[in-house]
Amino acid sequence: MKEILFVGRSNVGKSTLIRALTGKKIPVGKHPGVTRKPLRIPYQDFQIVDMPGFGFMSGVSDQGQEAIKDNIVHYIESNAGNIALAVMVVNASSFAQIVDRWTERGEIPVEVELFEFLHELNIDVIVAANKIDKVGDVDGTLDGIAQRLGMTPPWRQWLDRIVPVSAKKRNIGRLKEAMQKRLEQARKNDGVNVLKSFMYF
Ligand SMILES: Nc1nc2c(ncn2[C@@H]2O[C@H](COP(=O)(O)OP(=O)(O)O)[C@@H](O)[C@H]2O)c(=O)[nH]1
Ligand SMILES: [Mg+2]
Repeated sequence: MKEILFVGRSNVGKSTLIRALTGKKIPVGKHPGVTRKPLRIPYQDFQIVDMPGFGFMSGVSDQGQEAIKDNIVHYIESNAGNIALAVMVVNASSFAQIVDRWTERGEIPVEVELFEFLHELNIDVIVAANKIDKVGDVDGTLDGIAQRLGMTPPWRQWLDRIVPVSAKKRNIGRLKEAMQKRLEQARKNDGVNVLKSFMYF
């Protein structure tokens, strides 16, 4: 079954979001980093994969964090052909600040690196700007997220790629719609590939 990868920093609300989407009771962290191994949950004719969160986690060393990131990159590389879609979950209320802090230090933020990496592998990415309930200036915040990921504001130019959500408030309609579009496309592509394999062999 083709996979829908959920990636993001730990504590951004990946597990809460997947729970809201699927109704499945998956562990949600009081403590960041609850999801250590990829967790698989059926979603329509696809499989959602809840990837371990990256970035700072209390009780995890720098090396440990680096190893988690390497594992994620390796997983994506070796499964790219089987990934229909990636949903990159960010915390809308802190994304810009975190990215800017890294950039000021002359480092590439993990999110930005991952976003570009997924594109290089031709994997479709939807950015789920979660915890939007905590944000006052929604448009300004989403413009800031778009811009930092290389999408020229206003964010409304990118309605298919960046969607505001609140997993906690179960406000996830826009994400469902965006996912549906991509999944239909993925099914069509699969159909074409099956047809091609009949034609050539
Ligand atoms: N305010 C708010 N909190 C959220 C939202 N989604 C998740 N959370 C909280 O963020 C924390 C981390 O959530 P979790 O799903 O475990 O994050 P994960 O580490 O990315 O899987 C939990 O305390 C959630 O209740 C949201 O949309 N709004
Ligand atoms: Mg989790």
